[in-house]
Order: sequence, then structure tokens, then C-alpha cells
Amino acid sequence: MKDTQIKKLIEAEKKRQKRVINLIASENYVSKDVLEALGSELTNKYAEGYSGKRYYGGQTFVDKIEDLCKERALKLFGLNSKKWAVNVQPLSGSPANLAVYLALVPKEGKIMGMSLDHGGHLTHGHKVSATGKFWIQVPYGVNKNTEQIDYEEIKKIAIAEKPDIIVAGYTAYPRKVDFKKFREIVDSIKHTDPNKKTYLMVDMSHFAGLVAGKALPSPFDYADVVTTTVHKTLRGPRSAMIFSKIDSREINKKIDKAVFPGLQGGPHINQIAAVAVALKEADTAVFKKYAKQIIKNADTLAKELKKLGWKIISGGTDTHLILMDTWMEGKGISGKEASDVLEKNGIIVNKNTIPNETRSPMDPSGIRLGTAAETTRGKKEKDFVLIARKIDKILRSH
Ligand code: DSN
Repeated sequence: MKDTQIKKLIEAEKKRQKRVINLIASENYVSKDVLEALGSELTNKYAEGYSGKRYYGGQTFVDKIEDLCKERALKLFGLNSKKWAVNVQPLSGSPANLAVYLALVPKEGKIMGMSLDHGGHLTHGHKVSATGKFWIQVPYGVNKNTEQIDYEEIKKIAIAEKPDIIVAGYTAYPRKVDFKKFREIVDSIKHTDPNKKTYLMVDMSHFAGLVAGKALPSPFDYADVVTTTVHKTLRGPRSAMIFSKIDSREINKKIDKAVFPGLQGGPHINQIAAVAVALKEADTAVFKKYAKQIIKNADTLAKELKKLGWKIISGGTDTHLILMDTWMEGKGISGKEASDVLEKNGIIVNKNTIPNETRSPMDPSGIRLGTAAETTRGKKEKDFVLIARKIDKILRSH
């Protein structure tokens, strides 16, 4: 690279990534092949439209790449191409979710999603996001005592509010989600207009790799739409996909239109090629083992931290993710202080709100930890026992 300023900064970031213990729950390390696809000449190509229906010439190879990516996406999640469609053009998770609402939720319609401080995402209807400005959020949370999803409570809210869409799947919720129960809730909503139905959307961004690796239940038997990013547990490039059921409601056609021309222009073909590479890598026995190891490692980390006296939200984890209450009603340290002092000592986490947060989002009561990135680097349970002890020592000596 001739640009020495940028080259030096990339080299420095590469070294930083190697030096630290990375417990950011939404990050991972991609393969050299994924990087190669991302850094290829495909970035030079404009390809507005979809395979076979583009607005520019020269699409012979681009069409093949996008078709292959879609084929691999459906295969990885065991989906029949007559029953499910996939759009691989969303640039990342937020535009993917926005595209779904644009396609399926009427203006000022209702999005029922988990509140941000309980583990939901900004794009699940939060007021600071476009999804909360153009639509109305009907929030739900976790149970005060169990800190886990309370399906009966969700059912009550859903029946009373009759939302246009319910979103399941979260960004800081460590437990397995019962998608069947969500389907039952959606089916129990009676709209005044008998032709109207609530859609069930699952945002599996955080745990897509765990579903692909058959380490967590799949949402596809119950959802109408499934969105996901590719760069978290799925270990691909920054990107996203939208899966939709093919039926008389033509959800898939509406979503394609919402992605392009509704929200985006030309898709990033280098990114789509890199997604295709990652999807092939995930469709292997080695990846299945990896997915299971991520959960074993998270479980070990949660149990060890608990043993050392820390409060783990919901009492543990079923996934790659742990939400740790570091503040413990003033007996511990704030989430920001915890994150800062851990970083000084080479451990990277993010500060995070906890359910029924009493502090501010900039200095909340907790931190979020994830095991996917360090599992990619080969760490096992015994390593996570040591990481837990290191975290404990750093936080207590602060
Ligand atoms: N920023 C992602 C996360 O950390 O969970 C979600 O957008």
C-alpha cells in the first residue's frame, strides 16, 4: 500500500486485535478468504437491481456471485428455495431491519420489540432510531425476578396492542428464545380486520452462527421473516441478510422492493462475495464444533464469574453472550469504569445497560461479554476460567 498513513494505522489495528482478549459479543475474526473477497476488484462494480434484472451492463459474474450467495444462505439454514427467499443485499443489520418494516408495517403502524435496556436493539422501534420515528414501538421487557422473557406477559401486551409486527431476537439477552411460543402469541392476536395478520420477525443477528452450527434452535419453523447480520457468531464480513417465507402475502417481493429501490442503491458485491465465502465456511462439521464450543465457553465464563461473587443477569447464559451487573447496587463498579479498566489491562468489552437500569446508558450498571471471537482463536473452557479470574482481579483491584 502506497498510502503510508493508512497502512500504519491498519497495521496498528491488526496488532491491537492480536494483543487483546476480545470479549465484544458482536465481533469476530474472519478468515483470510473472507478478507480476500472483501478486498477484491468486485468493489469496482455497480449492480443496482437483482440478478437478471440490473440497471447496468457487465453483470455476468456479479449475477453468479449473488445467486451463489443466496443458494448458500438457504442451504446453510436448511431452507427449501420454494418456501423461503433470501435477500443478501442489506449493507448491515440496521438497514435490513428498516427494510422489513418499510415492506410490512404501514405508516405509523406498531412494532412490538424488546426495550433497549432489557436487551432489545435500537432498530426494534426505539425512539432515537428511524424505526421509532416512523412507527410506534410497543415495548416489552424481561421479568423483574427471573430477568428472562415472560411469554405470558408478552401475550397480554400483544393481544391488547395488536401490533403489526413482533420482533424476537435480541442484542443483549443471554437466553435461548422459544420461537414456538412467539408463534402462538402472534396467532392469538385478533385484528378487527379479519384479513390483517401480525408478522413474526426474528432478528437472529447475534446467534445466527449458533443456529447455523445447530447449537441453538432454529427460528425458521415459526417466523415469517428472519433478519441477521453476518459478522457476529456467523464469522463473516460486515453485512446482513433477510430471509422471508414465500406465500400468498408476497413478503419476499415486498422486501426486495424495500431493499432496492426503497432504501439502498447499488449492492456491495465484494461484500456479497465475502458473505458467500463465510456461508460456505459455516456449512462444515468444524463450524458446528466451533458453535458448540462458543456456548461451552460462555457457560464456563458465566459460572466462574458467579462463583467469584459477580451478578450475572438471568443467572447465566444459553448463548455466546453474558450480561454482567458490575455495579451491584453500588457495591461494585459502574459499567463504564469496568470497561475502561479492563481495556487498560488488555480485555475489551462493552459497557451495557441491564434490565430496569437505574444509571445512564453512557455509564450504565453492567458490561456485556461474548465468547465468539476468542473461541475463533482456539480458546477452550480452561482458558475462560482464567479469563474470569483475570476480570475479577482487575475489577476488584480498581
Ligand atoms: N452493535 C451491535 C451489537 O453490538 O450488538 C448491534 O447493532
